Amino acid sequence: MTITERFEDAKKRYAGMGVDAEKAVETLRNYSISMHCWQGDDVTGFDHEGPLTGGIQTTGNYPGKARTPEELMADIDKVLSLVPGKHKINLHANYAIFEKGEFVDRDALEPKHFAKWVEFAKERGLGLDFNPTIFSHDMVKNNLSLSHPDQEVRDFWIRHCQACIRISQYFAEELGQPCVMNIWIPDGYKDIPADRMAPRARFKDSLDRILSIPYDKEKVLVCLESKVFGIGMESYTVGSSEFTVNYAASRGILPLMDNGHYHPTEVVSDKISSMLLFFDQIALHVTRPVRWDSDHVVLFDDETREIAKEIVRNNALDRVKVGLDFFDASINRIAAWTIGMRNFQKALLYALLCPNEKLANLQEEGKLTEVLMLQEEIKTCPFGDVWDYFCESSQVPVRETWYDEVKKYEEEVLVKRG
Ligand code: RNT
Ligand code: ZN
Repeated sequence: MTITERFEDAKKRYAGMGVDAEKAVETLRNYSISMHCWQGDDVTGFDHEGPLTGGIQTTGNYPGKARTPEELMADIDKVLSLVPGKHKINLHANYAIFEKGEFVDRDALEPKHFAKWVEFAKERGLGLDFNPTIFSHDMVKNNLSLSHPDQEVRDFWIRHCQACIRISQYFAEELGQPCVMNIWIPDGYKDIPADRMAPRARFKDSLDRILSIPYDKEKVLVCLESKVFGIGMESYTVGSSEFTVNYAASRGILPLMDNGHYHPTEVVSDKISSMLLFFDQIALHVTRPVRWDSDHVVLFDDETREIAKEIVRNNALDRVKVGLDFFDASINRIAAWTIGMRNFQKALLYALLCPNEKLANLQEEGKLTEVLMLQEEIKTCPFGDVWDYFCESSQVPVRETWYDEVKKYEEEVLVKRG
């Protein structure tokens, strides 16, 4: 049987459950994920030589890491050729591209330092998202930035974030679609702090000052990401969940939840509905924490599917801005990216193929045995046939054949990098 014939068969099976598989595929085709640029070079960027700091870490030294903008762009192209659909690229400020010999510090960045990225995005019909880079820099002092007691330190990072808002608006205007700009700070303490309030009060004030510059709120969607701990900041983070959610709610910006940033038995899937009742839009970093905030490659696992279900069945595909956030340096980076992207799409497709209305009705009627039964039966529906059809009809490799492309690219390109 051809892939199309299998799809036709699968369609009937799903139709029997009241699910329109054709519609699911079309919905997925038009959905774009924000693909993080930093999987390609272990979060290094192009504006500094030093190590990755800020309590985050990449482990592994698999060959082939991108060293230049050209290499990173080529790698992104390779990934996009293996992933169905049109997406956005999520850039960090440390991926600024300077002229030969030029150096501009983070507080003085301008749109022109990202012109090459805009050109890259335009040529491919992609959108761009953005992030201030408040780590891997010597103005993060004693693990503190926007909450630092020293005004000079705070001012530097305030200027940086304001520059990033201007760059984000430039992205939005050039590309004709909103730019999601996410602020995350590493600030925190290794051991029990003597004063939890003062750093948070300063962070709040810094954020207010950042947002006081004029910008178009339709074009730049400013987000604030929370965190529960970082390496070396195990006891306290300034930008905790309560801080960021309350700040975002009171200032009309978006809260961003990264599913590696909660206590081990807490799940982001359970938080989405509550957030959607109080925010027009929210943002996610989809990642995979293994025992800690390890940022492993996203899998097609229970929690990823559950996150996707919450987005789909609450009709929130437009309201939840999804970006991926993982960085594995121990395996082929092109494969890591591709696996994560394809897996989140699979999770969405899985959610789109669930008889969501029927399940919700059963729950309302109190028929909970039937809910459990049906949720389990769905797991063996011919999901793979629909996924294969989606890939084939999107002109990307079907099933594991994409890996042949990665192997070829590794042999021809990646191993030749120093
Ligand atoms: C760190 C946050 C943050 C970063 C990226 C690189 O814990 O998750 O989102 O991973 O900005
Ligand atoms: Zn994150």
